[in-house]
Amino acid sequence: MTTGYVYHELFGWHDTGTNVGLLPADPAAGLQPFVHFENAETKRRMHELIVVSGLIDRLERIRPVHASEEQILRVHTEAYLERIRSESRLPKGGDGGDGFTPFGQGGYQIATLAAGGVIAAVDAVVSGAVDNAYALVRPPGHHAVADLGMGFCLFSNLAIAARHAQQALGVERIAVVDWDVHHGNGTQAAFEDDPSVLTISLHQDNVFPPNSGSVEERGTGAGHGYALNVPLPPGTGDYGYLYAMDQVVVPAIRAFQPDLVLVASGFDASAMDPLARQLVTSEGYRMLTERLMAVAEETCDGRIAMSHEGGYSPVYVPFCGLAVMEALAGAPAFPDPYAPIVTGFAGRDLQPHQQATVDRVSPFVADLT
Ligand code: 6DK
Ligand code: ZN
Repeated sequence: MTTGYVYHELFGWHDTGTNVGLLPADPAAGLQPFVHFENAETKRRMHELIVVSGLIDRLERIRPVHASEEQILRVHTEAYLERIRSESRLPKGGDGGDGFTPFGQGGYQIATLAAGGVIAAVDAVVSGAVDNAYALVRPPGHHAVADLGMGFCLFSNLAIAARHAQQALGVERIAVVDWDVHHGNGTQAAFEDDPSVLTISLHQDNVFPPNSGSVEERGTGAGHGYALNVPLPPGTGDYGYLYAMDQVVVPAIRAFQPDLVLVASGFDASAMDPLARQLVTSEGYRMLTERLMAVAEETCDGRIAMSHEGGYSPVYVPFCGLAVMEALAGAPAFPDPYAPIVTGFAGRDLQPHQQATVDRVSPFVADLT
């Protein structure tokens, strides 16, 4: 198995500052300056573990290139791109638009490198240069919509790469699986009315964006039925996620028969994450990856490209990410020193209320063609 890997030091230089922790610093309100949750640490440490564990020696390094204006404009409006580019020239940088998505001077160039990194991963997978690929990019992308950056995301990296696959590489049908703990609203919106791209988001029920990603959101117009949402209750662990995978994601992909599978890979559903309340372990992420690889093998010669999204535990994201990448590469597991702690948490098994949520979505698979 050849696995492609995209990483660039510049991703660590995307500057989200200390003015927004979850809320903008405001001494009068008792809000102290705090390093932004979306900072370089989790991703830099994941890269370092990939090197130190030795996995790096089995990966094919792929160089990211900046996404072109033409590539970005397949998903975003010209006015939005222009605004980000001009704010990026300011000494203090700017914000994607919601006040929680700051970027420093030169942030535009780093954001285009992130989108271009996912494009490079997709290019390598579609051309057959590698069997699958992981793009460890920053800033993340899955919340950004056509004319607005939000939720720490500037450009919709995965959607831009998907449109590139269709319009420049001739790929027809794409399945997107989003296991970041937050709803993949931006990716869903990019393909809302498009039956050629199936989007499936597994997320914690109603965390971010507010009131987004309910079971009832299924796509619009010709795309009705081609968006699936599984809003899992807080406390969902490995076997709740695997149940969603086995009952919804795998059968949906099998029914849809994509030519390519893309994954919005966040690690904020982990048992150690500060921003959400799920219980997935590195072993859980490994099993989820193996399930996806098996169905991708059945439907599209195993073509999978993953795009990194959130994940806010500096200690645990690296082990979750490593497990996913080991699975992609067919490499043996490097021991996870946190496994004894997190696998011991009660709640790893499927619970009835989690099953009930998944069981509301699984009948929709029958509508897919
Ligand atoms: N903020 C992400 O991990 C980003 O999906 C997550 C962004 C979550 C922000 C936390 C939050 C609110 C809530 C309500 C109103 C305003 C702000 F994109 C990724 F980085 F991947 O709940
Ligand atoms: Zn997230």
